[in-house]
Amino acid sequence: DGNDDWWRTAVVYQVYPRSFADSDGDGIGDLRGLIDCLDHLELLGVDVVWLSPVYRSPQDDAGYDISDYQDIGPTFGTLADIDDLVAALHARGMRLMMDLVVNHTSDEHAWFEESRSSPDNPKRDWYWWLPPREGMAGGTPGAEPNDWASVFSGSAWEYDEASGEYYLHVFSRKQPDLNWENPVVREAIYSMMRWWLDRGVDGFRMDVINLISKDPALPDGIVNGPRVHEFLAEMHREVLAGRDRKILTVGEMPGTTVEQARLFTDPDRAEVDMVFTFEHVGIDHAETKWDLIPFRLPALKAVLGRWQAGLADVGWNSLYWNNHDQPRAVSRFGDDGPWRVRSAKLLGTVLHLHRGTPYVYQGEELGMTNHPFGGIDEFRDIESLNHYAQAVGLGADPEHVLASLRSRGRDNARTPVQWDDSPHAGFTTGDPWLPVDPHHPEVNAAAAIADEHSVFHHYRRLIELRHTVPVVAHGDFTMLLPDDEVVYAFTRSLDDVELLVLANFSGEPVQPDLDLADWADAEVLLDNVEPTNDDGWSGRLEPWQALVLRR
Ligand code: TEU
Repeated sequence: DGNDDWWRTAVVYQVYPRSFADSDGDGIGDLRGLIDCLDHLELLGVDVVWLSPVYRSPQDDAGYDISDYQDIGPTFGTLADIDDLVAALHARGMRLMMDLVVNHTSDEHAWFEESRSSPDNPKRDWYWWLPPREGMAGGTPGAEPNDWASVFSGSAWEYDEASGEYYLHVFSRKQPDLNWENPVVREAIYSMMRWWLDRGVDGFRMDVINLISKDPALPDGIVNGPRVHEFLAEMHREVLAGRDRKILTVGEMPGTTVEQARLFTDPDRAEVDMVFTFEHVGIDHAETKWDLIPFRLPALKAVLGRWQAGLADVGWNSLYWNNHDQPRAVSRFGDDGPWRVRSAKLLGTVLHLHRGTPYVYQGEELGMTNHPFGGIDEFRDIESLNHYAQAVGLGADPEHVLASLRSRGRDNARTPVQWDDSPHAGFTTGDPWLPVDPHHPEVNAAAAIADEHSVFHHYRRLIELRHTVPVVAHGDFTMLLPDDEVVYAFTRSLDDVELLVLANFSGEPVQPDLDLADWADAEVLLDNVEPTNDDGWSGRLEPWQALVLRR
């Protein structure tokens, strides 16, 4: 339809299918389970579902290692199920965004099996194959073509005995990087994308899409390579443009700066609609995600404020606290103890009142928390398991490493969604692939929907505000109190409407250091603390209180 700007007031909900809802009792979430839970998403009010990978995959990296882009993994269902999901979402006025993982395939993809079969196979240069370093015997330590490390520990190069060459894998050794320099590779990917659009899919979340361009000389630094803008513009021309409907795209871009994001998301450049930055989820660790440093509010405000200012006149922000790679926000930035509900609502208010497209990760709307993992045997994620093996192998104290995994490990986001207080929280009738969180008797969808003061209904109100109050989606953003250690404050303005958002990131009451005389008669548009009288806001913020004033 002609309304191509529907997405600027949209909210996206990320489903990590393995952990969302299991319909056949195998302990793993699946497509039929998702279809059975669409009422939950419709009640919440979200517009788009981003579905993490359900393609055929050996599941080495939980589905981000794809062996067939045009078939569904049997544990998730079939192509008929995807068609049913598309139809069911469209019938509800919602849309489906698929996860596009094309920086790499699985090593079990037919393309790679052909490519590795021999050095003169026509698909050899569909991947990055290189000989051992000059004068070194292949397979011996230090003979790798360069000293790049894999994100999942160890070298980014895997030796192939048969051909005496190495192949590049920025992630696991079962995730060989595709060679985007090869136009035949690009066309194969564009053809697959068109095939999904022809099936009715409405968008793509593009996995590490800013790593696809690698300078053939392979100098250090693969983020935002020399041809990344050229490739995204080509993809837009070849696949996304000229459709009968708007195709929504978000590029996941580790290491991208707001200056780069202005180029990636400038509508006139027709590359992607928005990007996922990693800057704000990097403020509480040192050089690696495992080196924990305390979260400080001024650092968060500096990053989010810079991205709001940087994309104010051109481009567009995505807004997220959570996804399947990040620990649960209420445990990380809020208080998952006595103030769990109120701080979860506060985080929702702060994020959803920024300018950009908010993403709700499954369970975030329930105030789900990190999981109390015990020993290394309780973890499933390759990133955590490989890091533990490497760190302990190098002499690190296992308890110290486990403390990092418990705080930052991706498994925290991957425990099953908690639907009710029955065994396994209604996620499965079988044994869940990852334990259900022990808080589920009180933290679950059934309880949340029945309680008008729940995190769920607060998120439902936030989404409703974005759909009905123009200043929320379109208003100018101004950060206030940048150096304040506990109060997050900003305004939004559009025409003659102004909002003031105030949030107390602490367990103590606080008087915001602001002259609020002009807001004395303002309407309280949204609050996460029940008013004790009808005199309007007192001017003091209670512990973890977040409120939105309108004038
Ligand atoms: O993540 C990209 C990425 O860089 C993350 O691995 C991130 O750096 C790390 O998880 C921080 O904890 C995407 C997917 O979201 C992730 O699930 C995949 O593992 C990865 O790409 C490879 O496909």
